[in-house]
Amino acid sequence: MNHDAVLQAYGQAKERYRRLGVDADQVIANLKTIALSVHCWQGDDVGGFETPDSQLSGGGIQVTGNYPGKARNVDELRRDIEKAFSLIPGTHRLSLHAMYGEFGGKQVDRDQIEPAHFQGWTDWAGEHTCGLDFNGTFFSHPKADSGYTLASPDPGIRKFWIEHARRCREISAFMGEELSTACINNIWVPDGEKDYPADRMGYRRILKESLDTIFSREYPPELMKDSVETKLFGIGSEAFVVGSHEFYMNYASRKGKMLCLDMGHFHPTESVADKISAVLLFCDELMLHVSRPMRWDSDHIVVLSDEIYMLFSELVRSGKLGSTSIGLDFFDGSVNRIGAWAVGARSSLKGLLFALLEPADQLRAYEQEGNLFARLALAEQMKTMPFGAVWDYYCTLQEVPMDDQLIGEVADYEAQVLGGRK
Ligand code: RNT
Ligand code: ZN
Repeated sequence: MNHDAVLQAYGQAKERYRRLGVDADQVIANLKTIALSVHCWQGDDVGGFETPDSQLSGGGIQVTGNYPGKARNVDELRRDIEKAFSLIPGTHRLSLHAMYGEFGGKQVDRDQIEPAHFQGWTDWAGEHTCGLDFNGTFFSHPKADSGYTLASPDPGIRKFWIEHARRCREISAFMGEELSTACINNIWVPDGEKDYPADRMGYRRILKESLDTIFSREYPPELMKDSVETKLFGIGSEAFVVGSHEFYMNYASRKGKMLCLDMGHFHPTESVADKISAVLLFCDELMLHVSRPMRWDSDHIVVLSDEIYMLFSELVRSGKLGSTSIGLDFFDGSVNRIGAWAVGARSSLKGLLFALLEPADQLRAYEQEGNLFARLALAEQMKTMPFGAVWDYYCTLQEVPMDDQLIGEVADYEAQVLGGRK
């Protein structure tokens, strides 16, 4: 589609939204200000670069597929991320994991990591005007093999992981200071059991104490903020996960931390969208891991599903967009990984755009009048509005490919860059 056709279609779409009381230009201006926290780990199948052959192990999470071209070192990963960012409209953040530090070929254990190991990433982020977020890596490590890290009854193991978490917060504060934008440090630990534990209370008490120790040092919120990620179950932790939803929801609300809700971490019929208002009446801020669970926490690439519509509609309708950090968390090794990033991030942004284009006041007015049929009909009408014309226009404005150009762009990069990685 040429530029004039995009503009013309947008002009018509804008008029149709205007008739519903929605200002599409304003929506686009708002969308531009929203940064996704794009996860680095889609690029190398959650491997990290601690050793030349680092790969995901344990933790109850899995990547499947061995599509060629995965990033083998920091330089390749950065190049791939830059390519992915060039396919995603807007300005976004990058979410790193501790295992992506630059250790100069040395063996630096997780309790030894320092800001200096992330200077390269921080410089890169500065050059690309990109904020950073951070995650401790509590898996793919011999000291996580028992299934317990921060909740381990073994004091040595626990001390090791507490030290790791402390250092991750220090690194986060360093990044926040260097880049003048608060870095969110997310803690997710895989701790749990395959079968029924005899002492659930004991493990949860230990996790609570470990977290209290980790958080005993305070950092200014302008530099870093803490989030804690809940989970229902993982592979090998089917019967018990120490950091369950109730555990962390209570912890976050009592201690003033951000709660991280991952869309794959609940019973399949539960709606993360529904949890937003419940959580944000008791916590000031929320972190999301936008993902697509399929039958389990499979971390499929995000697509524009009902769950995504509902999630973003709820964020907008509740007025809590500004209090929420929108992180992505999916990893698929079975397709082109840059394409995976692009589709997942673009579909998340489409969800956001769709939500911002909703006549929320009218929907609420119908509800207040008790006209529930009208509320239903208007919500359905929105699904066939010329939303795609607004999206195409936004992509054009942001100088990124429109949907019909994406496949070609990814194929070119595959031929020119990924093909050389054997
Ligand atoms: C695992 C959690 C966690 C991880 C990343 C890699 O179930 O979702 O967020 O996916 O830390
Ligand atoms: Zn997650």
